Amino acid sequence: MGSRVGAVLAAAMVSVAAQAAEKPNIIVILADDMGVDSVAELNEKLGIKTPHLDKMVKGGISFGDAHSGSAVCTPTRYGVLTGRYAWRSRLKSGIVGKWERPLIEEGRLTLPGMLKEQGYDTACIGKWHLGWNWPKKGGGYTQKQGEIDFTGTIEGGAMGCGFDYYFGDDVPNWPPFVWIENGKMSGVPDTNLKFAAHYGSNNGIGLKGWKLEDVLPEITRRSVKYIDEKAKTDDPFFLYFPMTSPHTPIAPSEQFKGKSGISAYADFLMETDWCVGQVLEAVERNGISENTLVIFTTDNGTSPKAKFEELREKGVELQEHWRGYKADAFEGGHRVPFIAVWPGVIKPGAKSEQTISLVDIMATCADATDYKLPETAAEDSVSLLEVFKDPSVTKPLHEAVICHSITGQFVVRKGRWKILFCPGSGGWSAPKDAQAKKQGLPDWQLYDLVKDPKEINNLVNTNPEVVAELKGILKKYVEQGRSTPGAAQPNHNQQNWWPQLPWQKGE
Ligand SMILES: [Ca+2]
Ligand SMILES: [Ca+2]
Repeated sequence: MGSRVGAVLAAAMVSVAAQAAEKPNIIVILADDMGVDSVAELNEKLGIKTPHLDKMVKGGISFGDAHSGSAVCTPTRYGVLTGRYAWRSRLKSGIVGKWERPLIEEGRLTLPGMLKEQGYDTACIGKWHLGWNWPKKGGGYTQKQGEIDFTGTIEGGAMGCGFDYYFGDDVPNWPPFVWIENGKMSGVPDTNLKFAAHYGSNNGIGLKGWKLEDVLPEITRRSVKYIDEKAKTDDPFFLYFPMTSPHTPIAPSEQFKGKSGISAYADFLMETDWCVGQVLEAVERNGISENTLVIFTTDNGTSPKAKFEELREKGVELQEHWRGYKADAFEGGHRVPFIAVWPGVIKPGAKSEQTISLVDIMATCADATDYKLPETAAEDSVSLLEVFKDPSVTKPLHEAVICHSITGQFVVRKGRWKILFCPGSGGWSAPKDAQAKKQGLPDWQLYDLVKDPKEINNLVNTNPEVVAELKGILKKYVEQGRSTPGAAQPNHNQQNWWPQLPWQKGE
């Protein structure tokens, strides 16, 4: 090869590498069942130390008004990975069940798919809970445990929607108690496992000797290993790290058992914080901080399995600012911590009170990588990049944000106003909807969150014009198949009405 040709080639290669290097690495850490009051830096009454999350808050931007798409696991995860509210899919309430097929539609552009298209290496390490195609004995797929060929390959799921790599325990409190790596199980789950009640886990089939305590440390170790490996390559990477904690099984590892002096749950929350710290440390150690966007958030509010009262007696307050908890339409169900760190782009210690949603992660990542989203994708997602760069931007990014309870009850949030189209919590806290109805409470609830953050004074009967406006917004968002500007898109099966919507069919 002539030296000139070689030099030109070398220059071209450098330029390709430089272009690739311009795309930031992206890490999305999604804790499980961890409400906004669970971070010490954001709640001075927490009573548990969270030094690593505190460091993120101080080093980046934290949002005080961020919401998960739903108050439970599966639908929020759908929204993170598609930028679309999960109630547009086949799932109108609840979660994907054991052995259920994939929820994310084939052919839909996803967050990992979009990044893969741009040359990213993509990995999901942790809890999936969005369904898989379980291999059936003799061929095909099944949704019945008894028909599954556990030596076969699980398809769809994480590998089917754009991840190059998956490692984890699909749902850690459910069978099978096995590791899944790229569709292969780590062994045949042929032992019936029974766990002590304090874990709060289901029993069922798994590998002999399975230890619930090993799950969180192992997915953390694998995430760190992934960062260590990918930091050495020229291609950018995307790591989605859906943590399994502090959801049940409440299983702090040996290193954390008794560390809080409060409860196993408090120990587990400390371990959760430590695991976030491990990932942050891996980014720093590899010298890639400047070019890595790290987002930490959680899929829904704190579960009552944390035992709020018992913790309160020991000086831990997990419900300082908001009403209700996991599963609810009340704020405690869906208001979550949302922290982003990206040195050079996000200034340290920035705060924003923009009302945002976890569905915004996809458009934010598109914006951060100069990717133009097609109209058929991320229909509810709005980029946060502008606010990352300038937290003083107060013009609302969203006209309104929609949240959803476990029973599929709708919340519309616009500015100070929040409407709940249900008479009670829409979830698990008191009063549940049936109780509320018995008590003769109004069918809907309207709150002024500025004056009444704890959702006590229902203004639904005194503010009919606000009620009409918020209901109209929901109707528009449903019928257009999107809440962002663009061409209308179909919901699942072209369905524009179902019983939880606050108007009559055909109205
Ligand atoms: Ca959850
Ligand atoms: Ca499992």
